[in-house]
Parts: sequence; C-alpha cells; structure tokens
Amino acid sequence: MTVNLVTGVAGFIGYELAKKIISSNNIVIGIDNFYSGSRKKVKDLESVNFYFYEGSITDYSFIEKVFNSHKIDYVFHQAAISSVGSSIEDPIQSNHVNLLGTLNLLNFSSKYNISRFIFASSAAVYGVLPELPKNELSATSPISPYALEKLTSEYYLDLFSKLYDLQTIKLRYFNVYGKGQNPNNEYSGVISIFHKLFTSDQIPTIFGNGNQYRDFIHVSDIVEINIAASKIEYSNKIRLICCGTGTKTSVNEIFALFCEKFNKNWKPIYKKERKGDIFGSYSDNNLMSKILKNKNTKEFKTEIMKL
Ligand code: UD2
Repeated sequence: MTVNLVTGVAGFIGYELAKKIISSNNIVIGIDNFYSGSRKKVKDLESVNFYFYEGSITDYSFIEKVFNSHKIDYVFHQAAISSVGSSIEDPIQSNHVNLLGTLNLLNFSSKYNISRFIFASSAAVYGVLPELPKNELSATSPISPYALEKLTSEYYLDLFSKLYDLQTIKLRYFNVYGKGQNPNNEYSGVISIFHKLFTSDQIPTIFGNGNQYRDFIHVSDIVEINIAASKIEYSNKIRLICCGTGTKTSVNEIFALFCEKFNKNWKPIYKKERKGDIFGSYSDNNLMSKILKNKNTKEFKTEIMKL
C-alpha cells in the first residue's frame, strides 16, 4: 500500500487521479484550497483510504503539517492556477501559486525523503517556435507568465534531483479534456466552455480564425501516465515526458464536432485572437506510448460525443 499526496485534489485532473489511486487500494492524501476546485469532488472521494486537508500549497506551515502527519511515498503535484490568460492578467498571483507553491512542495518532499515527485507541467513551455510535433528535446520559449512558471518549476525539479537526490519526473501535458472540467471561467479549457455553451443553447466565440490547433488528450490517459511515471524504473530517459496523443484538432473542427453532437447548424462568433495564444501545438508521443506499453490513447471524436 502506497501513500500518495495529490495536490489540487478538488480539481479536474487531481480528482480523477485520486479516484484511480484509491480504487487500486492505495492511500491518497489530498490537498486543495478550492481556488478553482469543487467541494463536491472532495465529498465524492470519501473513503477510508482518503484524507483531505484544506489549504494552499504556498503555505509553508500548512504543507509542513501535511508532511508531518503522513509518511508520504509519492507526490503528484497537480495544483496550479492553470491558465495562460489569468497569468497575463495577474502575473504576481500566478507566479506565487505556480512557482512558489511548487518550490514549497519540493522543499518538504526532499526533507521528508519521499520516493518520487511527479509534476504537471504544460506544453505551453514551447511557445511559438515552429518545430512540430514537439518532443522532449524540442526547444522551449515561454510567451506567457504561466508558461515561464511551468518551465522554471521544471528547472527546480532538476535542481532538487541534483542537489538533494530527489527523484523527479516532469509531465508536459498538452491540452487535457474530459467530463468534470470546470467551464466557469473565461480562461477555462476550450472544450469545457464549448460544451457548457452548446448545452445551454448559446453560440461559442472563437478567438482568432479558428485554424489554430492543439493536441487534446483525455484526462484518463493523463491519469495513466501519472501512475506509470510513479512506478517505472527511474532513469534519465524518463525524467521528462510529453503527454499528448500525436494528433491535432483545430478550434474550428471542435466547433463543427459540437454542432454535430448537438445537431446545430451554427456559425461561430469570431473575435480577435487572445494575447499569449499560440498557433499550433501537438506532441510526438513516442516516449509516452512506450511507457504505456503502446496502449492507444482515447479517440477525440468518440470522447467528445460521450461528454
Ligand atoms: C494551454 C496549454 C495547456 C494548459 C492550458 C492551461 C498549450 C498548447 N496548451 O492551453 O497544456 O496548460 O494552457 O490554461 O500551450 N478558445 C476559443 N474560444 C474559447 C476558449 C478558447 O477560441 O471560448 C481558443 C483559445 O484562444 C486557444 C484554444 O481555443 O486558441 C485553446 O485554448 P485553451 O484555453 O483551451 O487552452 P490553451 O491552448 O491556452
């Protein structure tokens, strides 16, 4: 039985990850401050193998208390203000949570000799450099505070590995989607926003011409790669993993799919492209596939139809 700290447990990915870990009879210590997570998700997780602590990852004494209360084996750090747009509006707050919060967790993880630290990074670190698809060796060039905070956090993980022998793995998530993603913020993931608007009979807005594309990966695949990353034999080759499907879908294509799903003949509302937005992003997912033993990732259209 392993003891797993999941930060951001009331959020979209943290919740799904915790559910999976608990269902395999391991223990989850969940933390969240409900900045964007939901209390209902925490209630849903109730089990003898689940312990919940409310507080912020940036709070030194709170995190110390959590590490003091349990002998933690693995840390899955999912908590973040996960938004390019909010980071441009408020870079100080975004940096505080996304960078200082990560450093606070790394600090206690090494002090308390945990087995491994798995970090939710983002494909945003690549910025607008033209090389595609992106792999683990592709150059990075952040164009938003959010992307810079994720990349700097990655460097901190490397540094903690070097300085304190902490095992660390960085997972660069491409665009994660699935049931339970919070649509209630203007910077929420595009799939969750479109789904909410189509459900309430409102026409979504597309920023830019809609030809921009992303690699959308289902949350269940993200859960799998997190768990695999905690179990795989540790080596330099697996310390950074691109987490995508290797396929691209444009925002116009998503809109068309939703029209099909909801039986609508709508035209989108087009508005000026957003600051910090990148044009194209998709992943070379060879390493991830190898780690998941060539298991196929979920098919985009099938999952959209099931939302
Ligand atoms: C970035 C990261 C992703 C994650 C996320 C957190 C990349 C490639 N991906 O996602 O990994 O960290 O940030 O926020 O950097 N859009 C519309 N209409 C809407 C909403 C969005 O047209 O109502 C467009 C948006 O302008 C963008 C695309 O949809 O071109 C995807 O936007 P998003 O906010 O879902 O995710 P993105 O790519 O910023």
